[in-house]
Amino acid sequence: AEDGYRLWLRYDKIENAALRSSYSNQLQYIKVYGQSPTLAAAQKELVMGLSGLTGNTPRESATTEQASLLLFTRFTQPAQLTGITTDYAALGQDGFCITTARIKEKKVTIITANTDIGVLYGTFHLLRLLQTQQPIQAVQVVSVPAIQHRILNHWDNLNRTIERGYAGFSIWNWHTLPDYIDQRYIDYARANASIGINGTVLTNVNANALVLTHDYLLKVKALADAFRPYGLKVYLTAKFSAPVEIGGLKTADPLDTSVQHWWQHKADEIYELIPDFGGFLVKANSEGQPGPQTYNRTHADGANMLADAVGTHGGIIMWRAFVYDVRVQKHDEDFDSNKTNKNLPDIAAADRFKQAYAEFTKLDGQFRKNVLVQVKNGPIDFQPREPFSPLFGAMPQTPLAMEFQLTMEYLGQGTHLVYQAPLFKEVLDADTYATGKGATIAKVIDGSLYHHSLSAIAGVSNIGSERNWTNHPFGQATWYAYGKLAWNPNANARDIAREWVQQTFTHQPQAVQTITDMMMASREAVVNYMTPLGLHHIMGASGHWGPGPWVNNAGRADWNSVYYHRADSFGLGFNRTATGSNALAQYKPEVQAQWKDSNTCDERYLLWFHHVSWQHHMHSGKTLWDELCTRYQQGVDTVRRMQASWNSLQTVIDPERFHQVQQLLSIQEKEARWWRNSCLLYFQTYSRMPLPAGVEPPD
Ligand code: GCW
Repeated sequence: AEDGYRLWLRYDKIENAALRSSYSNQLQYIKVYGQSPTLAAAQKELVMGLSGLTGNTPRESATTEQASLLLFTRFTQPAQLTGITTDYAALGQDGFCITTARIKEKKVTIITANTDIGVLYGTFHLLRLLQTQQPIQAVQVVSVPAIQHRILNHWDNLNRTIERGYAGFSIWNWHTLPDYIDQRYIDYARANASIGINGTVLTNVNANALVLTHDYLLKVKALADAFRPYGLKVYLTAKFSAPVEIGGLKTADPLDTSVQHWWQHKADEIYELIPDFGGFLVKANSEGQPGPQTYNRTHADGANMLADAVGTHGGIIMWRAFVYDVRVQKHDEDFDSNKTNKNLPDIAAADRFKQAYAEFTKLDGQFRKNVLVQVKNGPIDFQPREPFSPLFGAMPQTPLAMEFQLTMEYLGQGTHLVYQAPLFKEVLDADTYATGKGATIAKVIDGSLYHHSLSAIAGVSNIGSERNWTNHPFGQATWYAYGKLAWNPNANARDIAREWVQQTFTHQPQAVQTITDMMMASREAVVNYMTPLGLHHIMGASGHWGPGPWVNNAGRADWNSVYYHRADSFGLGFNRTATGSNALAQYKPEVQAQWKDSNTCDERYLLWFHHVSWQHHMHSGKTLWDELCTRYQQGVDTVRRMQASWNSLQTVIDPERFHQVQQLLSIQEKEARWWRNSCLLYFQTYSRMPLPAGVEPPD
């Protein structure tokens, strides 16, 4: 049955017999120079992949003379092959080179790199060329990742549940670890290696300190051992209060020497078990989590203490900038009063948008060399569309890591088809103007803009215990695209979609085109049916699922929808210009210029930055109200087109996955209507204007 377990590593037999035999002839005799678990993994993958794709099991070749596919590193390059020169210096740690050459008139294919893991990445690349049926007779590929640490963040709660997980339970079975190594762990590592992901944070940023106890560290070690051949390093979250929670100390003050010693010993204990342990990810002083501010210390004090503990072992700290805390915000010097709505409580005036920037930019230059500040792509929280976080480009002395959310908390929660690569690209390509034109976010996070050698990117994982890993078969595409973009932020979202479809579903050109088009349209569709024109954070308060523009009692002002959309009889949107919260001032003047005037503002961000009248004249010539209605309708219409497209593929797609996606699309259509109807009926109580022609009346 096609249960999706194999992801994009299906290796099904290629239909075209001529192509099959040409691949098989070229790659029939494999020789791997050197011995290591990683090289063994590469060889095993080749045997599995080539056998499946060509129907011919490749042989292991005893001699260089006989070999046709050669795998070696700079250090194991055989003497007979000195004629083959590779620019190893350009390949770095993880890069690889695939090339064809002649040895004594015989054509050979070579995968080489500085490291074994580079060879493994090259192996997966070659297999991808076969899976996408590319010509390889004269293959020439040099590929080097732009970002050093390409990481998944698992929000695993240590009890099989996942915070914001929509694909079953956690794949970490803490109960059967350390002695039981599920094949799924290996397949997880293979899948990640195949797209260049090289790190995984096993635990939730909100998890307790249990994972740092010795018994759990043994389980972590077992996973680290299983992942190591695939170049996947293990990281953990560090609960800031761990010294109190599990260490018996009275304080977790980062400047207290007993606390510092506790962390140093803990780090030593971890590295004793896991010599290549990656380091810690920390959520501090955010949403009730403890942190250095609890002791009147700064984020830098906290991060540096942990950085010192792991630093002697080569570890890093990823300190999250996702902070908003009523108490801090109230006392922040950046606090000012919002002029558009005097009736909201204090906190509402402060604008959560501004807090991370206000707290972190002033600490620039104070962090240890092995600390990254990890920033969510937008200033609020993984909404369908956000302007980029103003922190990017604003901390020149600190390496910043990007945090994307692959799990679809605000994008339909595992039942909607939303391919996120266009969202990732929109952010990576955005120009911060931090050093003038061309200072893109990609350049901030790959370290090139400010010459940082340390660089990282994180994706909050969307996988779980579902047989197909992500529940929605198309969730796999977002995982895949994340890895590809972490490796090369300049890659193209459509190209990535196409190659994923070919590996995952079909090679039939028309079908590939149809599915790729569906994927490429899907992100704009969800923006339209949930939060068009710059609306944000108007979902239901409970579970963040479904529409809830009316929410006004979620526990605190900045969790309320009404705080964000600010609908009134005049109009809609959050004034973040100088006459409002002035969050806009956190961006460079060139960026401000794009957004500061409600008449010229990029309409994708209009209601993020402006409170405009229902009659506001949009670029289309329509009023704001009519445009809003039209967008909600367009969102629904796009989903219906996706349904029609999918239905046209019934004969091409295997019945299991065809039916699965068909059902999911019908959920998506129903929920798109639900969003449209709820939001329009709600906002209409303020606009008091009729629905324009072409917009279906709520059913
Ligand atoms: O998006 C919000 C989520 C929380 C999450 C938090 C964070 C892990 O609703 O579930 O907690 O962000 O990123 O810390």
